[in-house]
Amino acid sequence: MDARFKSRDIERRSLDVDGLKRSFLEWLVYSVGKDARAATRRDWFHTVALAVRDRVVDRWMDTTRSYYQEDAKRVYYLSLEFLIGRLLTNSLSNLGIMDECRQALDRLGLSMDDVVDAEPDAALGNGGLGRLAACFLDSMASQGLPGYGYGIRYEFGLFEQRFENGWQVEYPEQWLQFGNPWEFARPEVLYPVQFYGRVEEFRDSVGERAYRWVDADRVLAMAYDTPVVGFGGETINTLRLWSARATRDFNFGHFNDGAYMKAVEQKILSENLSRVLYPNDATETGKELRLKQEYFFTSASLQDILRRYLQHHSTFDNLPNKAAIQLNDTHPAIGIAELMRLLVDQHALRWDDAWEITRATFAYTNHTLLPEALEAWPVRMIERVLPRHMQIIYEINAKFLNRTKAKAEGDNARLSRLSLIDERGERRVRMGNLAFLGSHRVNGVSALHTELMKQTVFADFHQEFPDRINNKTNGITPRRWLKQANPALSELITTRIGEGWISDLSQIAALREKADDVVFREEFRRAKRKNKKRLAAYIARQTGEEVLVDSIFDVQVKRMHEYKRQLLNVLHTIALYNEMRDNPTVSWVPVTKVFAGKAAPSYHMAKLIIKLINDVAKVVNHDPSVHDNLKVVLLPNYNVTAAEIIIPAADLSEQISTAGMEASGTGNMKLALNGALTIGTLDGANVEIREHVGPDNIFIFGMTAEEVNDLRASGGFNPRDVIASNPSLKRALDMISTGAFSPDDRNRYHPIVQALTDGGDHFLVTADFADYCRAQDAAMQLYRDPEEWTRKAILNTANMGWFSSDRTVNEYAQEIWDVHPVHPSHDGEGFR
Ligand code: GLG
Repeated sequence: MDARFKSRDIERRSLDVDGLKRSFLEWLVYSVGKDARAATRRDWFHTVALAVRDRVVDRWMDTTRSYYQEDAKRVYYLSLEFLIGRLLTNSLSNLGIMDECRQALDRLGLSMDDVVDAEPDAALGNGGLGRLAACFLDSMASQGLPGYGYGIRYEFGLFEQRFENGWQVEYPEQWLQFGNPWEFARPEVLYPVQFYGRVEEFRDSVGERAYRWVDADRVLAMAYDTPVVGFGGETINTLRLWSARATRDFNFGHFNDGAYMKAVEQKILSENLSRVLYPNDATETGKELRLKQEYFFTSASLQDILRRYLQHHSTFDNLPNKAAIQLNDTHPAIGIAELMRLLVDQHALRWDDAWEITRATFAYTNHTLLPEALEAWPVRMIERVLPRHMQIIYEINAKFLNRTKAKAEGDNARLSRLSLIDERGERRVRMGNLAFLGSHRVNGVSALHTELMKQTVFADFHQEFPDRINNKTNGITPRRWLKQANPALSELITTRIGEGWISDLSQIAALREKADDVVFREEFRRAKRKNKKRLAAYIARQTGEEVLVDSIFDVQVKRMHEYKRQLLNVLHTIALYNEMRDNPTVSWVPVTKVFAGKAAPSYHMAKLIIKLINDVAKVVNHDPSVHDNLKVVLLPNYNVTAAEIIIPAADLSEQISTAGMEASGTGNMKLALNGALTIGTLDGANVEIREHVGPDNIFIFGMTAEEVNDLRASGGFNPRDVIASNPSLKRALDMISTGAFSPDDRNRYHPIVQALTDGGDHFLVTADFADYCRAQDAAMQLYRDPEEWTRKAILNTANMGWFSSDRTVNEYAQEIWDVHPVHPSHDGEGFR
C-alpha cells in the first residue's frame, strides 16, 4: 500500500492535537482540494467536518454490526421533520475532542468560532416537533439504544426569514448548496415508491381473492445516512433521510421519440418530491404534494425496515419483537395501511395476522389538539394517489366498526365519531383515528395534554381502548442545550458537581444546596452576564440596536402563532412603555423584550403580529423619554443556531399560551435549565415545570385549561367589557388601533384589534391581560434583588433534571418500545 494511504489510515483515528492538525492539512488538500493559503472559512469547515467524520466511521460500523449480530430490537423513529441544526460542535463535544480541535485550529492560525460559523443550520423542521425528534436521536445514541431516524432529505429546509420594512419576507434556505460533509450518499439503497394507477383483483395460487396495484407511476427513494454521535462516542446511530430520484427507465420511450426535453421535465417533476419542507407549524395544508411526501418517506422506510428484518427471519411473526415503529404525529400514519399492504399483498399474509403484527409494531405520538392541525385527507385524493391504501383503510374501518357496533347499542353518533372516515361534508380520512387504531400505544407529550387527549380528540377511542393512551412528557438533550450552548454555566456546574450531569441530568439536583452559597451565586450571575453580553453583541449585529446588558432579558422565542400569544406580550410592552413615559422620575428596572420566531408564509395574522412587533420596536427604541429603560427587539431568522445564543442569555422565559393549547413546549425546558425564570400559564409542560422547580420559583398567571374551557362553553365572554374596565389595556389597544405605531398606515392593525374585540378574542388575550401584568410586575420587583433572583434561577437549573430527553426516551424504551441498550464492542483506542 502507498505510504501516504497508510499515514492517512493512522491519522484518521488520532484524537490528539498534533494528529488532528496533520489530518486537517491533509484533508484540506486531498478531500477539499484547496491550498491552505487559498482556503475559505467554508473550506475549513468542510475539512474539519470530514476529519471528524472519519473519526466516527469505525465506531459507527461497530455499532451497526453489533445491532446486527445481536439481532437487537430496533426502534424506528419516523418523522417528517428533524430540526438538527449544526453538527460540528455537537460531534466534537460528544466525542470529547472540543479542546483538541480548538488547539489544532489555533496552531493553524484559525479561529474555531469562525469555522463553526461556516456551517449551515440544518433546518429540516418547523419547530418543537422536529426539534424533539433531533433531541431523541441524541438521547437514543447517548444511551446505547438501537434507534434509527427516518425522514426526508429536503433540499430546501425551513425558509430563511428576513424583515423588509418590518414585514416578514421568506427566502429559500439552500443548506445543501455547498455540499453536506456529514452525510453518506447510498446510491445502492434504493426503493421504488408508487403513486396513482389502479387496483386489480385476482385469484392467488390457493384460489383466494387478492389485489395488486398496477399502472402506477414510480419514483425511487435513495438513502443518505448521517451518523448520530452519542455522548462519549460509544454508540453511533443512523439518521437515514430519503431523496427522490426518477426511475432510470423513465425516459427511454421519449428518447426514441426525440422528446428529450419532455423526458427531462418528467424527471425533474418526480424529483420535486423531496425538494422542500412545508413551512407550517401545527397547521395542516392538505396539499397533494404533502400527502405524496408523507407516503414517499414512509413507504421507503418500511421497505428498508422489512429488508433488515428479513436478513434474520423468514416469517413475520417476530416483527413486533424486533422492530418498534414510532409515528411522530400523524404525518407517517399512512404507514399503517402501507405495512398492511406489504404484508398482505406482497408477502401473502392473512389479513388478521397482518393486522395483529401491524398494531403490535406501531405506536403513535400526538403533538397537538388544535383542530386545524389534525390531518384529514379527502377520500377522493387518497383514492387517486394511493388507490390500494384507500381500500385497505375501508377494510380496517369496516372490521373495526362491525366489532364496535354491538357495544355501541345503536349510538350512531358515537360510531360516526369513531369512524376512520369523516362523513360530514367532503368525505375525509381521519389520520389521527387511523394512527390510534393501528397502534398499540398512543401518547401525549405532557401530563395535561395527555389528559385533554382523553377528554377531547380521542375521548371515544379512549373509552374503547382504555389502556392505549399514555403520557410521555417531552424532554431536551442536556448535551446541546446546556453543555454546548452554555459553556460558561456548564463549566461552572462541572467544577462544582463533576460532569456526571451530562449523561445523567438528575445529578444536577446537587446544585440545589448551592443556591444559598453567595460565592456560587456570584459565579452563576457572572456566567449569565457573559451570555447576555454575547447576546447583546448578536442583537447589535442583527438589528443595530444597543441593549443594556443589565436589563432583564425577557425572552419569547418560538413560532409566531396566535395561541402562543406574542400579542399578550406586545400589549404588556406597550402598557409598560406608557407607564414609563407617565412616570419618568421613577427608577425603573430596565427591560429588554426579545422576540424571535417565524410565521407560516400563508398565516396572515401571524405575519401582521411580526410587523406590529417591529413597529412597536421602532417607536419605543427611539423614544428618549424612556431613557433606554425599555428596548424591543425582534431577531430575524430564528433557528437552532440562534436559539443556542439566545436561550443561555435569558432572564425571563415567556410561556404564555392560552391554557389547553400548547401540547407541551420544549423551549420552556431549555430556558429554565439555563437559569431563566418562567412567566407562564398552567399549560402543557409548564404545569410539570412548576411542580419540579417549585411554585415560588416561577411566575404563574392566567386562566387554567378548565376555566378556559368553561368560559368558552358559557359563550358569555365579552372582551369589550374587560377592555372597558382596564384603562391600561384600553389605552394600549387604542394606540394600536389609531395608528400610534403605524402613522404611515393607521388602519394597518385593524384586523388585530378586530380579533381582540368584536372577533370575540378566541385566545383570551384580554381575559389574561391583568393577571399577566401582575406577574410581570412581580418579576420586575424580584429583579431588583439580584441575590434572590439568582437563588431562584439556580433552583430552576437544579430542578430541571427530570426534563432531560434521556428520561423521556427511557420511558418510551421501557413502556412502549421494549428496546434495550446494546454495547458495541470496539477494538482499538476508545474515546473518553
Ligand atoms: C408540537 C407542540 C409543542 C410540543 C412539540 C413537541 O405544538 O407544544 O412541545 O410538538 O411535542 N406541533 C408541535 O410542534
